[in-house]
Amino acid sequence: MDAISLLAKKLADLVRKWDDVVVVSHYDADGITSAAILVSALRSIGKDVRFINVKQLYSDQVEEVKDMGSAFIFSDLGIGQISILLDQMRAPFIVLDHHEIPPGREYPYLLHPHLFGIDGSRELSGAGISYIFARALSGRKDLAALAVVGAVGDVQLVDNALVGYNRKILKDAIEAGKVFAYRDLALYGRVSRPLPYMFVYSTNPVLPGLTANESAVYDFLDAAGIPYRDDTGRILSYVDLSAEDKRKLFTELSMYLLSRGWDSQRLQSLLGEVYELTDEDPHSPLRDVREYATLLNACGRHGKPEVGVRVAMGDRGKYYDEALSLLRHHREALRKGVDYVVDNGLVQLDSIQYFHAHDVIPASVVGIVAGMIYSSGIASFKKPIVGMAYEDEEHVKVSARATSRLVSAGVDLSRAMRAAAEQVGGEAGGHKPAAGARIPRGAEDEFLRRLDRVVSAQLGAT
Ligand SMILES: [Mn+2]
Repeated sequence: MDAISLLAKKLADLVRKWDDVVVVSHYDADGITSAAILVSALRSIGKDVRFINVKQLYSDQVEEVKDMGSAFIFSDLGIGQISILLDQMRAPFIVLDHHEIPPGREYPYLLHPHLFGIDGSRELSGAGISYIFARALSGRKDLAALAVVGAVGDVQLVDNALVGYNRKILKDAIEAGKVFAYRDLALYGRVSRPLPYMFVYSTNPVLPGLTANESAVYDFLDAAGIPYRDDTGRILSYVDLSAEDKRKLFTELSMYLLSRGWDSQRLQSLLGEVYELTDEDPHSPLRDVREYATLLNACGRHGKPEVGVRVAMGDRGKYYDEALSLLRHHREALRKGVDYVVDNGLVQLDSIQYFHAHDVIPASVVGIVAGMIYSSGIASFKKPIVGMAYEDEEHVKVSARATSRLVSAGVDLSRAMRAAAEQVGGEAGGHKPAAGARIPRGAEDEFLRRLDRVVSAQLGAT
């Protein structure tokens, strides 16, 4: 047994003594799968469990949850706010988190990748940590499949594949017969979208000539001789193609994109390890792990994380229907956000580039939009990207992303955002390559100036 599983076992021994448990988790795909894993494991050993997913965990939220039960598990959040928890919680609690540990903070009932030299931003997610705990508690390896969904939802893929401890979890999921993994074209929608629309709606990456150009996509498929309907006229998805047609498609796509300025490295980035869930219907958005994660994110980011938890725990009835409609709403919001940035452009400071979407998009999708703009090639990779939108009457949500190259060059967005937010009376947390903050309205310019200065310093510019 590895060191992290040993600590998980100790925490599991503690939790086994509790009568009822409240799971408090984050509201994104990683937090939703964390909650589903924990609730499932706790129920299978006979515990009385309730769960709640929150957008953030500050004093107000802790006040709201602290009387919900007699013992608590915080998952995919909690370590960044450990001082608040220690001050305000009366009941016993454990923390299963992977976000940056604030300097000088220790807590004995914490399971966290950094305690074991594991990178919590790409090698192990909140759902992964929750799974390690749940496995120690219940022995259930089938829950690894949800941890794979959580890791992908947390954008932990490196060169389009899971790495580090996430691969050990993937192995559990495969051995439990819940997931199979293979290398293929890794465009979004390969399972649930009609083949032509996989190209028309591809924003990660934008495919020059094809994205947003439906007639060009049909011309391309016809010229390449790739079928997109079967003999009965039913429209096909990418996964329906034969191995030979898939190969032919990639060859033709390569030639098409090379002639439009792509290099071979860029082409390789279209390939990746894809993960399918064996229990799901072959054309369900839950079949493909990337699509599953997007569906859960859609639930969380549009105010219904509990719907996502029910779906992740197996509901395929009314909660699943609601999740599908949230997914449509989510895609619409993302499209609006990307259009807004394309129309209005990014503002350049010395070491950051930013956009402020005001109330055009919900604050909860600003980080996803920033990530899409980054990977679409619209933004420069030389600076971190910062997105902003109004969260409520008083606050602005800020979300920042940096490439791994910038992180290697010294950028630490978690620290930079924290430093800049604290100066203007805001709060922040996250990882080196991706961090979020909440600041008072009206403080944006001051915040951006300070953030720009801190990032410049991290890059060693003077
Ligand atoms: Mn997470």
